[in-house]
Amino acid sequence: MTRAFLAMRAVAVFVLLVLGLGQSAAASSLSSRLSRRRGSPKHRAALPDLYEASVIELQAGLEGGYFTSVDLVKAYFARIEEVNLQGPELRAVIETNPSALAQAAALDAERRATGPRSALHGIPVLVKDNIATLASEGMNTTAGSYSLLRSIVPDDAGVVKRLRAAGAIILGKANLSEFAHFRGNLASGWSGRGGQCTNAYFPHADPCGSSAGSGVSASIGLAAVTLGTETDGSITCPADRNNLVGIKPTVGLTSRAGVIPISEHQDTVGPLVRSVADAAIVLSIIAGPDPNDNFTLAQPVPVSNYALALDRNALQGKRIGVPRAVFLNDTITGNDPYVNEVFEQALATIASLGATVVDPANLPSAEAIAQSNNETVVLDTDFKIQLNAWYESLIENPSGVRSLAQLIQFDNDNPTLEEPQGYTDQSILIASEATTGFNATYYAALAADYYMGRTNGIDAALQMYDLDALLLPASGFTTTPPVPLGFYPQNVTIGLAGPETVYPAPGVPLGLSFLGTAYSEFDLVSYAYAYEQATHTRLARRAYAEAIPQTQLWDIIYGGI
Ligand SMILES: *[C@@H]1O[C@H](CO)[C@@H](O)[C@H](O)[C@H]1NC(C)=O
Ligand SMILES: *[C@@H]1O[C@H](CO)[C@@H](O)[C@H](O)[C@H]1NC(C)=O
Ligand SMILES: *[C@@H]1O[C@H](CO)[C@@H](O)[C@H](O)[C@H]1NC(C)=O
Ligand SMILES: *[C@@H]1O[C@H](CO)[C@@H](O)[C@H](O)[C@H]1NC(C)=O
Ligand SMILES: *[C@@H]1O[C@H](CO)[C@@H](O)[C@H](O)[C@H]1NC(C)=O
Ligand SMILES: *[C@@H]1O[C@H](CO)[C@@H](O)[C@H](O)[C@H]1NC(C)=O
Ligand SMILES: CC(=O)N[C@H]1CO[C@H](CO)[C@@H](O)[C@@H]1O
Repeated sequence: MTRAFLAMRAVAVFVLLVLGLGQSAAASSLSSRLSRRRGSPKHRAALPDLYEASVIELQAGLEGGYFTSVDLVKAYFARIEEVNLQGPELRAVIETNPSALAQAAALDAERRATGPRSALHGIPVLVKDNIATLASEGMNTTAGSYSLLRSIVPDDAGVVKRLRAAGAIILGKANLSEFAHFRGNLASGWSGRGGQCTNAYFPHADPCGSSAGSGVSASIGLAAVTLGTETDGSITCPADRNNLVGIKPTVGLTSRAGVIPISEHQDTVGPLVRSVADAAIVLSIIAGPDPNDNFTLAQPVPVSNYALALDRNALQGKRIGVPRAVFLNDTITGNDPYVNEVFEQALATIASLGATVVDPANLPSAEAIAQSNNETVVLDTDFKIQLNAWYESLIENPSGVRSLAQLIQFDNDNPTLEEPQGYTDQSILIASEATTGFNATYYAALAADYYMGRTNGIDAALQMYDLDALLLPASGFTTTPPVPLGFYPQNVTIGLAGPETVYPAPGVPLGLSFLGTAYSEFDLVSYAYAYEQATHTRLARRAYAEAIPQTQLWDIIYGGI
């Protein structure tokens, strides 16, 4: 009964989405069915379970009058409170938006008057704490660092402007590895302000990072959608580790304006969500040119509607390559052997979906990538210049910090806040501070990175083997977009990941990544969708009991919360 209802709803809403959320025949029949059901005894089961709810389901419920965005914001706030501050203290969310309820009420009124602006109208989104939101709204933008507490940023981030224009509600800020893991040799998911974020699949497991809080929040439904950022692994690894779909977009597809930087050559903003369909919806809205980030001006226009890539037959007739050398060598990756075991099963699935698996399809540059330290040269140099510019751009910063050098001093001066036991290291900040700007060594390293990664790397392999995409386990690599692949077995040897965290651990998820050339997101999304629909691995396992928040929309609507 519920199952049939859900299937019908999915069909109806798919039409709704393709038609651009107009009042189609499907939508109005859906809405009368929903209002008839309101208040009936079957109502609770008919409301989407926020642990798994998709953007499409939530949008259908909002359109049908089943619940409002105010209900949704209240429900997510309650869920955050349950697991963040009480219970297992996952520390996934650093702060919530004091203006979110008022914004939700306004967006509910607008929906009643003129209908939804987009598929994200009235949908609550958590963003990583390195993505700027105007302080007047009430939230900080700190990358987890007390050095930025109560700082006043000049503007919303480019992606936040797009989300707001689409009618999305910024629900709060997600915890992260401080400065997107560009501070020192520290455990993933720890920041001075947020403390140690942990995984919801095993007590105290490493959530991976640096978009740790975004990943954990998405994994158990603390928001409908989350955004993360990646420089090297920071979206893909939390997607891998938290049973999620993530997209690491081509650098320059999504704006980095207003994102606390590491390097303009590698930083990128993307979704961490529970399904490929949600990832496609979010990417369609946050992608696009932004005059405040000139890298985005080189992207193909118009922006794709990635929702049109959701084709479950997309892998038929495609050639998918396996870059085995280096990237599947456990001695180099450090991966648990179990990762390769489930990856081999995924190859069989890909073949069964009509693709030709070309194996091996090695990157000519594989060995050079394994040995290269060029990335460090580029990132250390860029970070100092760009972080200094960030501090200088602030309208106010009560900590007084205005440069990387002063940040290092601030951390040393405030050990209780920023250097608690086990989390003292600042070696990356110190190495970056020691750089002296752009010179011949820097430019050579940058050119080597492009050559190894792109020209003689991914692009060379795609051409040599006539491939549509490459495939790898998401563990250990910065590939895109990951989809859920499997889970560590009960008998996996538990390892230490930090002073408070373990990895691997039983039941912790693993992801599968599709990689392609620049701006091939549309095709990659379609392959990931075909694999996801054939396997539905995410649904095979839930978080551990205490890490699953209990509050549902029903409790908000009828429970008087
Ligand atoms: C920032 O965080 C502080 C401390 O939690 C809080 O008092 C303040 O309201 C937050 N927002 C802004 C814009 O400073
Ligand atoms: C962006 O602008 C800067 C100077 O403002 C310039 O140095 C850089 O080459 C530009 N980058 C791109 C990708 O256009
Ligand atoms: C894996 O890497 C190690 C260390 O570089 C190397 O000795 C070994 O031959 C590699 N294994 C394979 C199968 O290539
Ligand atoms: C950068 O890459 C080039 C080309 O592979 C290599 O010769 C050089 O040793 C690398 N430099 C560093 C610092 O790793
Ligand atoms: C460039 O600067 C770095 C420090 O940022 C230094 O290690 C390197 O030797 C310099 N290269 C040249 C060619 O001066
Ligand atoms: C874990 O159990 C599986 C069977 O369920 C077995 O194949 C595997 O060898 C075991 N691994 C370890 C590390 O004991
Ligand atoms: C919204 C929220 O849960 N914020 C918490 C984040 O973590 C700090 C300390 O680690 C708490 O004080 C906040 O209340």
